[in-house]
Amino acid sequence: MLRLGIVGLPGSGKTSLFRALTGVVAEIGAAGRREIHVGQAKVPDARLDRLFALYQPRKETPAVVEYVDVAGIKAGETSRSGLEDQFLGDLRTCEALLAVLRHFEAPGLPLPDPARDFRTLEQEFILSDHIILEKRLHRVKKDIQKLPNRAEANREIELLERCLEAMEQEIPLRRLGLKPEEMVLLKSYQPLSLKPVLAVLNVGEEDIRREGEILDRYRPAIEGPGVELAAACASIEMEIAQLDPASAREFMDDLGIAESALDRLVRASYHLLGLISFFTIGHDEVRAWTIPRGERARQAAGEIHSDLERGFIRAEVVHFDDFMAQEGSMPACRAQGLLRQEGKDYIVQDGDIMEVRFAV
Ligand SMILES: Nc1nc2c(ncn2[C@@H]2O[C@H](COP(=O)(O)OP(=O)(O)OP(=O)(O)O)[C@@H](O)[C@H]2O)c(=O)[nH]1
Ligand SMILES: [Mg+2]
Repeated sequence: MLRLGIVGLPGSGKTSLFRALTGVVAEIGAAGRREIHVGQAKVPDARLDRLFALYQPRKETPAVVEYVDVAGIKAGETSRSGLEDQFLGDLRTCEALLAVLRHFEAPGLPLPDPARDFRTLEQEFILSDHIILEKRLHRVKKDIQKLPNRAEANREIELLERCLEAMEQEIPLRRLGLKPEEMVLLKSYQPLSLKPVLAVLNVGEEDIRREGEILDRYRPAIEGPGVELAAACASIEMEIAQLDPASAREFMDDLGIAESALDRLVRASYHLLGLISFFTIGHDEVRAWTIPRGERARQAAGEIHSDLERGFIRAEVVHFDDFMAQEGSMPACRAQGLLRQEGKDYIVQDGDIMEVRFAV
């Protein structure tokens, strides 16, 4: 399951957005309280809704995203409390970060400046990663005589030194263009500045209709490799999340909101992380699965169950669009040659409907 950590400066609207996304009621305006909220949201997918309607299965299982809401990060915090800090630890296990940037005026807080706040967050991530990687470098250097694979240790030392040097120039790790094998090595330390970021401008109610313009203004300063920018009004979205679908639609039309933040931010997260969905169908269960784009049939089968990966024989695949074009009839898909037999190396496509044949 995809886990996104919600980060931001104090009072930026993290908990409000968390409530909008998950429907979990957590206290807002609880400034500085060090509690952690965890909640899940279904990944909206119109294709899946059509499959549910068609099959009326006993169980409907959408993909799920988990959001983790932590206390605000203050500038200079990392140097004081170090990284053992519980809430940074909770962020480390997330695949990506959702950075909430305040774009509304609030009493007692400086005038909004999302680009400045984003830099502050990056600095804290870099500082905390620096401490971790520096410790690791010391350890490897100290133990190198005892390590069985000296060449590997030297490669790690070289990588760590390169990372530390970049971070000393305030460059986040995700901007280093690391090779896949280097990413694997670093991932075990879960550096925050390596994680992809969905930055969300939290705009005031009065700015909802100007979101496009505001986004364009901040894109150059914030977007880059592994960082995408979106906008939402957290306080309004929180209200939308509490309405039934029809009232929500009406309310959103009044305000000029085309799609709820829930839908937009989940889609943006999938895009940022290069994730796609495939489906399994049947009268027992219709279900969506999340995999990285480019994953092969055999690994994708492993998402369903390890037996399916181990004993993979072949996959029977039809794309959702083809399936619907045949009015949801599998025999028609078969007759038209749209239901294909694919081997273990087939690259699963977004919207594939798949049935795995296996033997263990
Ligand atoms: N005008 C406006 N106010 C907002 C918006 N989002 C949040 N607020 C207000 O900002 C204050 C802080 O909101 P929270 O959601 O608690 O912010 P937070 O980032 O979780 O705060 P900490 O957890 O204390 O760091 C509350 O008074 C909210 O009502 C928004 O989109 N517009
Ligand atoms: Mg909060």
